Amino acid sequence: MQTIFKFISENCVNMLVLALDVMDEKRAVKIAEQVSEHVSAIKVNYPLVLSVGIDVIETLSEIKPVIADFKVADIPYTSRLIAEIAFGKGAGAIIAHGFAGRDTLTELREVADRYGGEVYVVTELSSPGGREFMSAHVPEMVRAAVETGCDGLIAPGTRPGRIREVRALAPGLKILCPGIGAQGGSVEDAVRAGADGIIVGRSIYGADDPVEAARKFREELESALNSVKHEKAN
Ligand code: BMP
Repeated sequence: MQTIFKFISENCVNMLVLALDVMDEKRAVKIAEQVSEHVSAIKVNYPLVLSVGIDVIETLSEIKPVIADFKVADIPYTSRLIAEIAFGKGAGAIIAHGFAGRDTLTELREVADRYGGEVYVVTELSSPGGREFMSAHVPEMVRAAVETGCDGLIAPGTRPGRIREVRALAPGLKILCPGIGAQGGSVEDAVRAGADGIIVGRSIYGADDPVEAARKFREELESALNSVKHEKAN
C-alpha cells in the first residue's frame, strides 16, 4: 500500500487528486494510466466501486495511491468494517464525514494506523447543500479531526473563505479541495486560501484530452503553490 503524502514526499509531485467517478473498469484503468504522470493520487468513490466492485481499489493502487472516498458516517463498529475492507484492498487513505463524531473518527484512526494509512475528514460539502447544515458546525468538526489525530480535511474548493477559516483552525493538517473546475472553484483561489491540494474529476476524465487537462491542472497547482510559498518566504 502506498500512502498519499509519503508517496508525494518521495516523488516530489504536487497534490493533484483525480476523482475517478466513471462506472466502467476498463475506462477507469485507462484514464488512470494515461494521467498517472500528472496526478498524485486517485480518489475512488461509490459510482466506480458500486459499478465494478471493490477490487478496483487493488487494481488502481498499482498505478497510484488510492483514496477511498466512502464518506464514512456510521457508528464506530460499522465504520471499522468499512475501513478494514478499504485498507485491506490497498487504499492509502479513507474519507469520513466529520459530523459522524469523535468515536467514529477514533475508530477509523485505529484501523488506518494498523495499515499505515491516512484519514481525511469532510467538513462541509462543496455543493450549495453544504451550507444548509454543515457550515455552522465546521469549527467543531475541525477540532474533532485534530483531536482524534486525523491526517487531513476535505474543504470546499467552491468557497475560498471557508478554506481560509479551516486552515486557521488546523494549521497542521493537510487540506484537499474538491469543487475545482466543473463545480466552479479555481485552483489559484483555493491554494491562496490554504489548500495543499485539489481534487478534480469531470474536468479531467470528461475532457476531450484527459492527459492535457491533467497536465494543465498540475501546472496551475504547482505554480499557485510555488507563488504562495515564495510570498510567504519574502
Ligand atoms: P468533480 O470535479 O467532477 O466535481 O468531482 C468532485 C469529486 O469530489 C466527486 O467525487 C465528489 O463526490 C467529491 N466531493 C465533492 O465534490 N465535494 C465535497 O465537498 C466532497 C467530495 O468528496
